[in-house]
Amino acid sequence: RFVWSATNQLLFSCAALLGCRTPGESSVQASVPGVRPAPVSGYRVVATLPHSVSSFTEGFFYLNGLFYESTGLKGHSELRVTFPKTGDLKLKAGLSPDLFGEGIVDVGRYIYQWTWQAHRGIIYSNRTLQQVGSFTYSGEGWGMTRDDSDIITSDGSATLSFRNPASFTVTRQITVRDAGQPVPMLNELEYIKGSIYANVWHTNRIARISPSDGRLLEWIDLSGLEPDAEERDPEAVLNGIAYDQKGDRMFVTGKLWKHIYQIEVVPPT
Ligand code: DDQ
Ligand code: CA
Repeated sequence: RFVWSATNQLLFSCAALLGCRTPGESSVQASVPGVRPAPVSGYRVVATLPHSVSSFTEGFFYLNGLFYESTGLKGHSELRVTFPKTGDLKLKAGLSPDLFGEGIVDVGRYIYQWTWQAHRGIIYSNRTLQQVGSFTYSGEGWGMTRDDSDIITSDGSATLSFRNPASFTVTRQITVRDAGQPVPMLNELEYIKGSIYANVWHTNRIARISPSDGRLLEWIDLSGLEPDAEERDPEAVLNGIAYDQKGDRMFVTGKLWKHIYQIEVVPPT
């Protein structure tokens, strides 16, 4: 009787400690949500499309057969609409030279574009790219995307903010964590089929994130995709994810890259 209760207690306190293993259970740790690092997937290139080498990509999405792209660097920042197959420009709007373009999102008939450190955003008609308004916000502007109800933004930290599309006010925030550790430097974003995809600045990886709690669900390692980019310029990093919902196609590119790639994610075997 003493032996039974001692064993029982041992098992109990052991299960409370994360590293504990009990016979018949290969890993107690595996059953604790969020403690194991997310699996790392690879990729397959489905198609290679042209990209303007002078575009310092900071925002990127696909809408009704066109790519929308926001580019950064003061004096070079633009909002560009291009044809995917040829890369030809359909429309563009230039930003004032004191602004550094960052994330973009489509909201009804409008495009919102925000900027890195000026706390200033611009509202365009998405048909003409005429400026129809502006807005302000606090903090830095990095990536932007949206789900069915909210705009989702990054600011260079591990925190993602959900914002009301009409007022741009923050209604909810999540901290992105892999195995419990915050993942900072979240940059360009895309909401795809219930997950938030995020570039991590100066890495070859895209994080797939749970919108409910910020948990890292999967890493996608895109090493080797545009091999000469960072030899040409150390800031020519992977940044830009777009999704064609109707065609279920995922596109990625980078700052000053020569190509946009349609990719398929290949899970680990
Ligand atoms: N951000 O995308 C991470 C928010 C900003 C990127 C800033 C890149 C700096 C480039 C500096 C070049 C100076 C000529
Ligand atoms: Ca995007």
